[in-house]
Amino acid sequence: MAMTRTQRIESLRRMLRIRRFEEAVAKAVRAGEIPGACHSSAGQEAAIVGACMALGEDDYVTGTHRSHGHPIGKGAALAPLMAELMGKVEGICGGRGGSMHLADVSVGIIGESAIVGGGIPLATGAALSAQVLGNGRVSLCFFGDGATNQGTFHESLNMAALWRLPAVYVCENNGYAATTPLALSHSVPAVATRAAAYGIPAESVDGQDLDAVHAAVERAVARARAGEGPGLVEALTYRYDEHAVNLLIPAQYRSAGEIAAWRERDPLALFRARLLAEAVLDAAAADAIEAEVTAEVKQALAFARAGAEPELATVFDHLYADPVGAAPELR
Ligand SMILES: Cc1ncc(C[n+]2csc(CCOP(=O)(O)OP(=O)(O)O)c2C)c(N)n1
Ligand SMILES: [Mg+2]
Repeated sequence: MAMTRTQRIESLRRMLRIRRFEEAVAKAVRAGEIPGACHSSAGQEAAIVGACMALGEDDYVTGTHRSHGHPIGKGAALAPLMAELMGKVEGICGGRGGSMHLADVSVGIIGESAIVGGGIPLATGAALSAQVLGNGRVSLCFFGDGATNQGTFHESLNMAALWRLPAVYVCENNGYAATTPLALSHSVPAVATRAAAYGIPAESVDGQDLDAVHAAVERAVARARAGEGPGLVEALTYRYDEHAVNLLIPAQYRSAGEIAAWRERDPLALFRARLLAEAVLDAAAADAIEAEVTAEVKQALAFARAGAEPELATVFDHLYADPVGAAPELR
């Protein structure tokens, strides 16, 4: 089912929210306001939002170290997300998850993970729980091209296919695992072909084309929800920033020409132009959405900056085990 007019306008808004949020995060990292590493999803917005728009509010999502786009794509509020990155109490996980280990269960984001391939078994487990509980939910897993060389990818796909789990595997194939190009690390040129080994239907699509990603993921979601088992979608995309913001890798592993060619096909510009051409909205309305999103990100920054640092005494809260009991010297 094609997206409605309202959903397509919402898609543009969510892509803009990711882009503006990531731009603000990059500045805040460089200014020392956000500790640790942040991996930007700028450039990959259509792959993320196209996939998320094929899901219902209750469906589960797991992600990666490149972790801000997924909750935003699923409709998360920006202010508690920004506060999380700044390690503040008001953050979506009380500042304990940070950029790479956050969750926002209010929109079905059950866990991002800095362990490459770590989110894949989590999503598979969530799909198993949906099947056992019979709650009709689908579990969608975002992962990078690099993650498909992890054992977790192969083990999860095998199990999901064997048990016909309602899982949808979405590979954001940006061509690189940090500085390593796919051609130097993968035995086959396309991630999607690997799904055939497990009897899983797979499609490889233009990840800069939101409609193309949405259509492919929607097909996989429909099959999963109908009890027909998992699907895989490979979205061919590109990251604009360094592997991590401010990482300053000296190796010239991507040519200026390659980066420029991908920027020519910017997913936001492509989708905006399509919506204008199809008279879904006019330029003034698109500009108004941009202005609203810019204001929303500004508010998110203000909210996060005004937040509180967690109290030291709470450092062992929210743990499954009691480390203080185990190590009295920590008292
Ligand atoms: C198990 C594991 N091995 C290595 C790393 C170091 N590492 C972090 S990101 C990354 C590359 C991941 O590439 P990909 O899956 O394509 O995701 P992308 O960064 O391109 O979004 C690596 C090797 C890690 N975090 N976890
Ligand atoms: Mg990659």
